[in-house]
Amino acid sequence: MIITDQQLNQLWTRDSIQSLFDLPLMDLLFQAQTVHRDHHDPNVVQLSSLLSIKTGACPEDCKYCPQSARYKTGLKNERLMPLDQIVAAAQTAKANGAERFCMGAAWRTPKDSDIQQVAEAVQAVKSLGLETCATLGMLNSQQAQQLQDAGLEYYNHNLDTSPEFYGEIITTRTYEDRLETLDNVRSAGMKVCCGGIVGMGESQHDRVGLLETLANLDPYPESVPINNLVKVAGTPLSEIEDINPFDFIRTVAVARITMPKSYVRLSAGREDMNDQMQTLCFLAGANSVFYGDQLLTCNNASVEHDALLFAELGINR
Ligand code: SAM
Ligand code: DTB
Ligand code: SF4
Repeated sequence: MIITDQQLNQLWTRDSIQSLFDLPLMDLLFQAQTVHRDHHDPNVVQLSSLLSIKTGACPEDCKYCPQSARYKTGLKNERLMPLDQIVAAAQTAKANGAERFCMGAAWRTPKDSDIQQVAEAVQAVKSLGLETCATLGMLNSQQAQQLQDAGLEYYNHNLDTSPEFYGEIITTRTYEDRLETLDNVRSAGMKVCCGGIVGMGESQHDRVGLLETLANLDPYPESVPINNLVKVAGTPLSEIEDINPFDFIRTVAVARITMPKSYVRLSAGREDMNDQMQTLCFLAGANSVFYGDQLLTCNNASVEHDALLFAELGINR
């Protein structure tokens, strides 16, 4: 197998990405696994735990999200969580084996007083020996700098889909807004966690468009979460047709090939995937998962089930 320079550090075009999607599945998986082995230990999966530190009542209209104030999902809204509760959740995550702890808030953009409180939480979580990540909505450059100064290592801010499809999913902000926050995060010196959601009714062309944008960020994100839509009753996408599982696996494989050094995270939606499906995603180059019984507001694959699956596969022995 020859991995061309184009595949290692180049400008990815839509055509070159589309041609990866068009490969026979075995060729695509082999290429993805080859790239994976060149850059990572194939039997190691990074574990990242999530905590919703501020839940629901979000002013944005993201059609997939149970936390938008516009949809009746029966979710209980919660104010910013007190520091001691955040620390307790982080301690549990650490005791379960998590390496990274990501704090998520249902904000369009945080207030400066919110940043102060999150900064304290970052310091406390970091002192437990966990890597810190936060996802708080749009940040200006000053807010990004304050978080970086507090020791925040990663910021999650997803592009979610292609630029063309974005307006079908969210109307309260633009793709440009997202790119601007990503730029502020980078300029402040933090690492970027940025990926998307598949299964929202997008075409393969949109998945190509998402990966093209991600792979051409300079540098490309250190972490790339690939979420399978969790269909929550009450959200506009609750009845959308399931994505073909092989299309999901292909998306993971192409993310791996186009962003060789990244942690590609098999993210939301694992609860509904069987073990064989998850295994194919690991073969396709996924080497990180959200770990813990809960995502932000939805259930995740359980810690207990993950322990059994990883033992079966010889992962993280
Ligand atoms: N409010 C902030 C924002 O949107 O950037 C941070 C929290 S938001 C819940 C983080 C990410 O969760 C979204 O960008 C989206 O990719 C993902 N997400 C939300 N609801 C989801 C769902 N139902 N299924 C899969 N992923 C989802
Ligand atoms: C990401 O890409 N997925 C996570 C995290 N980043 C913040 C969130 C998934 C949310 C799934 C729906 C929920 O639990 O509310
Ligand atoms: Fe708000 Fe984030 Fe949910 Fe969009 S994805 S509604 S911004 S919490």
